[in-house]
Amino acid sequence: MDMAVLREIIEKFDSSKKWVILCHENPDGDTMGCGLALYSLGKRLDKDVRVMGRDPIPERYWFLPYYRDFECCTEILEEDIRNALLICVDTSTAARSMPGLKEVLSIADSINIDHHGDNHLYCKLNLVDPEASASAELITELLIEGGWGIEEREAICLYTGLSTDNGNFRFGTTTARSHLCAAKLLEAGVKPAVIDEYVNENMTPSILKLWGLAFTRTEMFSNGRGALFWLKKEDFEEAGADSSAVDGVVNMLLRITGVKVALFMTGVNGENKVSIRTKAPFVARDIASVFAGGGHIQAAGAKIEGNFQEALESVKAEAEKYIENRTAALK
Ligand SMILES: [Mn+2]
Repeated sequence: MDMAVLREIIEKFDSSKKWVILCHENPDGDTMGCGLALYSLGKRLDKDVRVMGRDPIPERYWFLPYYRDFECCTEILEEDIRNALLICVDTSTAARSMPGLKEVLSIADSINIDHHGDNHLYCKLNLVDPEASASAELITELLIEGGWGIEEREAICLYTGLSTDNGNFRFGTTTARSHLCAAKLLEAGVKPAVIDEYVNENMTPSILKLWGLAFTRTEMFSNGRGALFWLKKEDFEEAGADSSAVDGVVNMLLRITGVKVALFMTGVNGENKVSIRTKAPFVARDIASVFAGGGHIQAAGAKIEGNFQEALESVKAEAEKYIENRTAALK
């Protein structure tokens, strides 16, 4: 953590009267938790504050304090950011944020708070710490360092971000720092079981069956070191669910003994998306980057143009190639 940048951010937070907080596309628990926690801080510091993103908040996060104030907008305009401090949370590139952001970045004062190692450092101030297991970890430290403390509603948001990005504290990214951060949030009033119930125990029978459908399509490759499954548009339609209903399902493939690389392809809204998860020393981001995607070392994703079946075949082929080359390099 760059303490000099952290202190500059604290000064900017204090001196700016107007904040515009931006969450990333297809929002997850971390970007929502960070966005709404900062929104709450802005409210209690009496700022003129807004929190925005291009996609709606998935239903499972509708328990988060202030979620109704989240503005789902197709574009960010010059008038939105005039005299404002722009704060991007958990977003590695301007392209993953709001459409129009690239155009307004040059005229706005901007802050980027993130933990993706492949962050493009597109803001004026960039607090990017890949050692942090969640951006929520950075926001927690920021609230403490700024002397603002953590109110219960902020702790609920931040714990949601922290626990979802850490897979309930069982991923390789989880550190002593993640647990120290969790301890601070529990001290501020968070009840982990309550949050877990909202986030993970809210399935409908049809969503459970959708997970099951993906499981039945499990296909192994690369001599058992790779595994994949997929869900098409029709599968989501039949289940009456959107892609947020299958967040985290890709991790189930890593539960198969011997699997190092897991792929999950979905076709929704005319877009093929692949989620990639790996076990060290295999790097998910290296496969995602072939398709102009990105993310974390062990969790990454990409969008792939064209026909679903062809996209699936090309991702699988790249993964096979990657596993072979990486295995050879390790010998
Ligand atoms: Mn994150």
